[in-house]
Amino acid sequence: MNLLNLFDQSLIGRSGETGLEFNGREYTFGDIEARSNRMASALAERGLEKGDRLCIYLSNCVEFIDLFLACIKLGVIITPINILYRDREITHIVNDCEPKAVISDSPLVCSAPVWTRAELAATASTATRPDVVTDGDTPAAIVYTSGTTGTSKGAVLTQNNFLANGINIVACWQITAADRFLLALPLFHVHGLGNGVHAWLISGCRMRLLERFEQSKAVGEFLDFQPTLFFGVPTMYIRMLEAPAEAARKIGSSLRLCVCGSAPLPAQTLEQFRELFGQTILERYGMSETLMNISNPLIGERRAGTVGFPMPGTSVKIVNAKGEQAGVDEAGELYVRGPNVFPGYWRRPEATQAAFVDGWFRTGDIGLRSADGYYTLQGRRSDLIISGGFNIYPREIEEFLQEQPEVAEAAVAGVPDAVRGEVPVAFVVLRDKSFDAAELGDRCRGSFASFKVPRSFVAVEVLPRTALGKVQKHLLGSVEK
Ligand code: MLC
Repeated sequence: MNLLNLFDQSLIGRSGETGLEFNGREYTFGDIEARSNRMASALAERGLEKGDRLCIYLSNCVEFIDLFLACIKLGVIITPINILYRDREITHIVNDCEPKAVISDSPLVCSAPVWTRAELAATASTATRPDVVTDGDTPAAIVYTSGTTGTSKGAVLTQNNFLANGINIVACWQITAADRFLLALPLFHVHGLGNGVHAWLISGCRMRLLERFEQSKAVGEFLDFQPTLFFGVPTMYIRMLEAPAEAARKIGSSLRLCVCGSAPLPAQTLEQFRELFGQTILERYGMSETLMNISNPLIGERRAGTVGFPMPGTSVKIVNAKGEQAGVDEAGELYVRGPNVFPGYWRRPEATQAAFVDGWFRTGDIGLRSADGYYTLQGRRSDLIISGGFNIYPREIEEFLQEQPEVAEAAVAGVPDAVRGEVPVAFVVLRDKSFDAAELGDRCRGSFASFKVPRSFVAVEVLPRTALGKVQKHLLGSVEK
């Protein structure tokens, strides 16, 4: 069975039922099927074929879903680009995956043709489903994840990766057609696309999709839609804690499951959310290269501070500093293996080889396993920063800062932030005394997504380094100005 066969349980099997709400409009699963067929025909008429890449640079909208399904139907590899990315970041992705086109509402300077949503809708001539054969090994998506080297790499995800992940989620969290699912996560990341959209299409539930999570509107959306199900990142749950008590009680009474991932959920947030909403958030762990790896159980103890047990079919082992399998409560790097794990990075055999050891994928995350089988994440092998659930690789910002005339050396580190988890701060060694932090910030803003822009720039005499010259990031906060 391929992905579409599974989605057909909803697209065809529940064609008369309302499947989607967006911006006050309702769509049946039959509408979604017809729209995505028209989108597939528009893409095919423009020459897209199985194996071609199509970049999507859009915020959440119905056409994003049409495009995703159209690509699945054509065997075209969907390559989402974070809508917050700027020219420098977009150029890298487009040059690397060489798409037939980029779908964007705003003009872009890049090496591929740019098509707007409206342009595509106008050219669609037929609502017949295309006749293309795909199977579980057909690449479905390329998702860009920045590596420790600073260059973003495309993780290729197959239909089987999404299938295994989606079936697991629906089974483990008992998602059914009776659920009402509120999705505010961006569709350009795997949390929203791989978990959210797949859970929706496989279960056939009703989903209200939001363009984005906006704190000022979130409580109103919950009260109006009365979801049973919500997936979010910790920042969203922290923002929800500001809901008035009466509204929170009401929201909590319709909810049956709140899932959290993409960044560590503070145990205190879990407690405060439980007090206010009467719901125990279920924390789980996934990443772009593997989709979901580990989850707390639906039934049984959702243990604060842990991510629970490996997903069905997924094996996890912890490798200690000696390279041996760690014992109970002993920290080490998490390695994973299973049908959810990607086959490799797009056109990067060396990076792919480096990412796997004897068939196990090295996650780069450090954790341990308790005697009763719960996994706890403790940190990362790399100096990745996670802000609001978005990943930031310091190296990418450091390289840019070092290109700036006034900067001799730069190091970027994450500092704790109550709402976003972490925010980036830049430590710079200057070439001369003159330094305009605001102006440097503006230059960063012109090149990077807003969440990557350092919140402050600290001028330092030297960067603390090891004898081998590696910057000791943990010492940065204590460097003398
Ligand atoms: C933010 N902005 C967006 C946006 N999110 N624009 C379009 N779509 C989105 N999804 C813009 C805002 O318009 C604003 O622009 C700027 O970004 C800052 O917004 P903000 O409202 O101040 O942000 P904040 O309130 O901090 O909310 C942040 C957030 C967001 C939590 C809503 O960070 C978010 O959606 N995070 C989810 C990240 C995610 O999905 N990660 C999954 C990775 S996959 P302006 O112009 O007004 O400044 C993964 C694997 C796994 O990790 O399995 O988990």
